[in-house]
Amino acid sequence: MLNRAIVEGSALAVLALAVGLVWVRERRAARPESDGGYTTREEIEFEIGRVQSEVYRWLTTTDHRDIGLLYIFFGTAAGLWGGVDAMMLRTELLTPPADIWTPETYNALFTTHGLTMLIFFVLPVFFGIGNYVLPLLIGADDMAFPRVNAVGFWLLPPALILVRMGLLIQVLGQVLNLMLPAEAIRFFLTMREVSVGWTLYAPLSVQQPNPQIDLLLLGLHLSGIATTVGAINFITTVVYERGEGVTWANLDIFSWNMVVTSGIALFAFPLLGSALVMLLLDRNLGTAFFATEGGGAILWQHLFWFWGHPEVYILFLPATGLMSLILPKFVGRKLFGYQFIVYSTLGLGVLSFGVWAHHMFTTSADPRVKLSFMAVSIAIAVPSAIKVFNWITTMWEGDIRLTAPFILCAGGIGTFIVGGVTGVFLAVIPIDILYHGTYYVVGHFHLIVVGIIPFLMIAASYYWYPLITGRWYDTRLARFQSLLIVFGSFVTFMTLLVIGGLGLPRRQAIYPPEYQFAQQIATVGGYVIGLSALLWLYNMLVSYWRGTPVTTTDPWGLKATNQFTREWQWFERRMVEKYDVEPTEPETTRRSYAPEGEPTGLAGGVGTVAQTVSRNAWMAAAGGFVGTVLMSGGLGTAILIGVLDPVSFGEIAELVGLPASPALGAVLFLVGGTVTWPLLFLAFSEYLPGRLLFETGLVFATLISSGFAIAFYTGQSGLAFVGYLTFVVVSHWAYGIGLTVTFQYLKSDEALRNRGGSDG
Ligand code: HEM
Ligand SMILES: [Cu+2]
Repeated sequence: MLNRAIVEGSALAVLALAVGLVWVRERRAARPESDGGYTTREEIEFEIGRVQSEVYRWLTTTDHRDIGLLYIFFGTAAGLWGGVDAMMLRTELLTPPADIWTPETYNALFTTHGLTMLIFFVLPVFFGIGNYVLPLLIGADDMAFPRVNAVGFWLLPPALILVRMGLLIQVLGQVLNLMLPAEAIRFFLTMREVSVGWTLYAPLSVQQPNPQIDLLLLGLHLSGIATTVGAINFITTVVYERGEGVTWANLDIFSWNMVVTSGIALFAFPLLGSALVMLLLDRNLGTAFFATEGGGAILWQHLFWFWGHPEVYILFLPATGLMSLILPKFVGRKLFGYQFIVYSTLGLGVLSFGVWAHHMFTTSADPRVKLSFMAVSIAIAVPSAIKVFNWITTMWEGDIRLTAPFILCAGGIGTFIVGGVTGVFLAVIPIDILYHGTYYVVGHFHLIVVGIIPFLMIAASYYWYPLITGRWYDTRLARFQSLLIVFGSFVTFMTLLVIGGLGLPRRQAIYPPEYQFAQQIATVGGYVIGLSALLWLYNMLVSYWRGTPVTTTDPWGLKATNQFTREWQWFERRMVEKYDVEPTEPETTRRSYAPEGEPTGLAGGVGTVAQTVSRNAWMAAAGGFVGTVLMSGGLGTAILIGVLDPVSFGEIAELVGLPASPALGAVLFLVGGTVTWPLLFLAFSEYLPGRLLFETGLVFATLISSGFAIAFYTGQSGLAFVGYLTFVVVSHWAYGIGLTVTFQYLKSDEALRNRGGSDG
């Protein structure tokens, strides 16, 4: 059994050291100075003086861009800390018994992981992005209250330290223990990380003696104040500081999201504060808010989730704002349905306060009350779906540029679809009663909190990297990193959905051996996510010193599609003033909504028959593979919830004269999906209805889905039949989209190489 405090402390120290070393090394290398001379005393004094003034500047700044960066640095550091917790959790789950950490340590890990990620990672990073770009986007000079802004930020570090004091004190205690007797440092040895779960459910959180719980409650309270203060600042800024010509009707979509998010925070966080104070009083002064003879444990759950569900939208809405802002830039089309996206955001803001009891379906609340919460919870899927459809429509016929931000946007839409759909199932009481407390829930919400949220943060970091640093990040590494994190997330959290569907309970260090293989897959996927996070960090650090300097005022070529938005106009002004560069003019401009395209052969041009055949063959294989992978997600879920019978795969095998084994059938199905159908699609794509690949792909997928529906029908009726058909069609659409996006990419790649161009 390993010592958690020492392992985690060392992991964090190594991480911090590595970041420091990379920074110092790159910084040195970036300076063209090496005349072999000695460093003089004056030089050293100058250096020290510079460090001093830099430290002073960062501690006292009230500039929105500086504070934005502080928030982002802080959030990233907290995210890495919570990430280390996650890696430790997944490591424990490599084997069925609790042989790496004790079950107690495991409980502490998932508690601190959840709290750190939800409170100290996501919110600060989004507030940071908001601080940096929101004033630029709305043409304001700064936030409405610059000093309050600084105070809001500086409340966070002490809050984090209070919340995670357990680990710090434990590490300190173990170090002191080497020198002092245990008696003298009892305090250090009794404090440990909180292990009651991030929901802090009473009565456990009232009864556990660990004094760290009290510090944690104080820390959370402090972070709540910080959030409320920040939220007020965002709202005031957007209401009163908008520049000339910025109206509510043309306010950019990210600022809209930040306003709604702040509005939610303004109502939710004071409530959390009250609940935390009540819990503190129960623990320390003998009040009985959450005792059975008082409000009861259910009261805590009501209060907690009345904050907790809006909180998930506080985390999620800024990510959708970034999606709506960034996606159009990389498909060369204006955001489709701006108004609908604004309304859906407002709708989510309001509805998010009306669904909290869907977290309490397994408590003894009145069934009629639960039923109304079920209805609202299903209804809340509508505004979320509106966003998804508008994003997909924005991509439709778009001129896709396969850059890292685009990959992350597309991946985010994918994870959100699966995460959202599985959420709708959880909103249905009988299904929730089955899956509540299983890994299914973990899979559901991680597809959203890991899927769309960090994806879009990373996308934003790439998208605005030239604006913030004046340099390019390593685009190849970034593309690889993006693919890696999308891939890792799907592997990890789809696996959790499956093992949850099979009934494995979550929050347990020990599990039955038959789940070991699946748990190992999930753990490897988790490590892939961790690795890609490190690659991102490396790219950010190194490119700051060594990235290619930006020489144009329009690094993303946004003028060509009329998407040169305000923050880039600000960037252009700065480039012109500071570096005297000429404003960039695009060679060609085109309307954001491209006119109808001519149908052309897939790779354009003509070649020898052999060339065409081989090119088509490998294109088909690549497209088919991507499509089939996407599709298996939908079919897997269908099997999981019982609307698709896996036995029917056996019949496919029988059909071609093989034994009726579902596994054989599945293999045949995969081969067909990868080889046959894409080739057919390539052959017929010019004759299928639809102007461009996306549309033709969907038509094709819909056509073949009818064949699938007939071949795999196993007597479902009623609701199961509707579910079966829906899943078949939706999975085929996923297939069609995977197919056509891959084709489009290969096509543009080829076109690019023919022109001898390279990608920016
Ligand atoms: C918008 C982004 C979303 C986030 C960040 C999110 C996050 C979460 C989290 C953290 C939990 C776990 C609660 C626990 O610890 O037990 C959860 C559970 C749940 N989510 Fe979501 N969720 C999101 C979207 C949705 C949607 C769209 C729905 C349904 C329409 C939904 C329905 C549920 C339900 C019913 C549960 C309770 C499951 C249970 O307690 O067994 N969620 N979600
Ligand atoms: Cu909820």
